[in-house]
Amino acid sequence: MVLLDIMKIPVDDPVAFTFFTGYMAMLAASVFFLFERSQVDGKWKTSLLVSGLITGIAAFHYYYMRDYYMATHETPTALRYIDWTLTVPLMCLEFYLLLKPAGAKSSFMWKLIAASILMLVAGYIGEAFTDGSTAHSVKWGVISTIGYVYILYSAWAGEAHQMAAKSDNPAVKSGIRALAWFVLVGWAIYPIGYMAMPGGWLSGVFAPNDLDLFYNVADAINKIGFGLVVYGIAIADSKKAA
Ligand SMILES: *C/C=C(C)/C=C/C=C(C)/C=C/C1=C(C)CCCC1(C)C
Repeated sequence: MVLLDIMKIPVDDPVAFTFFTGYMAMLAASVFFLFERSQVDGKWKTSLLVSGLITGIAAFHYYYMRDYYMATHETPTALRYIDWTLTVPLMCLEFYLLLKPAGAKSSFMWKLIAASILMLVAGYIGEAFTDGSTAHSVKWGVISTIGYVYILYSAWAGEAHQMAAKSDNPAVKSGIRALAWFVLVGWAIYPIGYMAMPGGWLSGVFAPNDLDLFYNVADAINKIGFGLVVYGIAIADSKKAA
């Protein structure tokens, strides 16, 4: 494999295109969040740091996933799940930081993290240990969805929702509502990608490589978009305080 082969993006390969743009977008977003930390009030600085870490960790993984994909044209399952195992718990931390002034306890964060780990471990087993059968794909997809639904429930009706409802800070209320939408719409793209894998429910509709197309688009929406929402709230709240 010569270098040129892993840098040439064929016109009919949107997966390759999104690996390259995803990498650059994650990197740019990290620089943005980390520099903008100086523009917000002290209480928001940790949130912006965490946003920068999420996109930064993703940028590194995209750097490797991109080359892995270009060299093999296979899905970089392990790298993908290592990235998520670090970044999704950091998103749970983001929920906690937002709700801390409204009385969130660390047990709230650990429950979200536990649910996210269940979601990711089951998803990894579903993908990495696939025998190509629908039974395997569906079984682990369903187990994974239990973790997802827990987080979804917390954001829309459970603990996170209730704490935000009781809060008297409009920034917290709108922040949690925005994050809840990300979990409902943005995160729902991932199971669609998962179902494109061989044996998956949508494997007749999509090609196996489409899995990475869904994951790459979803990552950009959720990691950068989520961070931008937190940033918007931080800026609005900081201006009000000034
Ligand atoms: C930055 C990465 C994020 C926000 C990743 C989120 C991943 C998910 C919400 C994955 C969910 C899955 C299911 C609900 C079922 C099928 C397996 C997964 C892991 C793709």
